[in-house]
Amino acid sequence: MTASGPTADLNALEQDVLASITEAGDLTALENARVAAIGKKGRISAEMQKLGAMKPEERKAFGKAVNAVKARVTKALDTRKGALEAAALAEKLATERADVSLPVRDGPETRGRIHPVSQVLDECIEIFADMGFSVAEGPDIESQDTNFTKLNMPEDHPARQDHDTFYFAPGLDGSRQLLRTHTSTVQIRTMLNNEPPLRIIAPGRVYRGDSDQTHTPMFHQIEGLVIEEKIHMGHLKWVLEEFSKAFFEVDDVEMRFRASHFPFTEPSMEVDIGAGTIGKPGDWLEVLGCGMVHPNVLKNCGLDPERYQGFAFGMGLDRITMLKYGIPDLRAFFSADLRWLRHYGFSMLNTPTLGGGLSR
Ligand code: 2U9
Repeated sequence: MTASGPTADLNALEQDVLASITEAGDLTALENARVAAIGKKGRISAEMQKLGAMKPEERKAFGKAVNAVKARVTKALDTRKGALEAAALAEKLATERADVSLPVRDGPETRGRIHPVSQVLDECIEIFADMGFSVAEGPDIESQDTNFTKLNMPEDHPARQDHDTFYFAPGLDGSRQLLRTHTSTVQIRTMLNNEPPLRIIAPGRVYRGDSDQTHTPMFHQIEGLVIEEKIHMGHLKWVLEEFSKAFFEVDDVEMRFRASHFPFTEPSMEVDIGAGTIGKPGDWLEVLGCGMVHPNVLKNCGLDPERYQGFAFGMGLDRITMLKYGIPDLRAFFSADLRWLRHYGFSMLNTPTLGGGLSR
């Protein structure tokens, strides 16, 4: 028996709509077909509107049929949409290609410059990371306890005055915070919050009320700390020698360790390197200070000095930057002069690596 009446018309309509979906060659055509079929004024929607005028039993049969048509049409629309989207993506992938070997276009990436201190910091991190150090950081605003007392510089210690400290106004409890005068505060925090073995470098900004040709009120330090059960001066010397050779990119470096004094290390040394390293033979350059961590400092941070030893070192990042790259005036580092930056700065595409060469 062949269907007749409204249901037969519905069959023809469905075939027609399905054909329009199959024929839709792109997503726009498909959307047009969708609107024409099941949009507000679409042909199937128009069929549904006829339900209102029908007798109940006719409405039941026709309603079921028209809903089934709508469901099949909706499914066909979804399937066709998936196929067209996949085809569009395939076409894009086939035609849009990126040649990643092309040189970078002229623009901010090629014209911008990395500040020499940032470059030197990246070089140092690369060198120390290769020796197993990780980078530790801490806040610029510190307590007197962390900046001085824990570092074996009690209230009345004369070295406190040498630091020309910037203090904040007293807090509610009368204590005065300060701008850290060295990054040693970071090693203190690391010892207080972690169990040895420790092997860290602590780079960052530090502040002292000094200002002349070789001093600025803010400058950069990089300090290091190793705490283990059997660490000794031989390890310290080796680390500093390896660092110096890698940093100055030379096979050998002359080093001179002079006895010195710091409250937080015992014994303490200042280290000079032969100026031949930077092409000025016969002279010595003072580059860093170091020593074995003072037992009082270990105790202050909850470590047993009978069990643990450690060494620490510190240097001025700005100073070693000037030495390595022959930059004469420290103050220019912080003058935000673009001509200076263009001359002394580094391309951001030139990332320092030990394998690829630090400064090449
Ligand atoms: C802890 C214990 C010991 C870090 C050290 C120096 C020696 C040093 C100066 C170099 C040039 C500061 O930037 S500069 O003016 N630093 O001579 N720093 S030992 O000793 C520490 C640090 C942290 C817990």
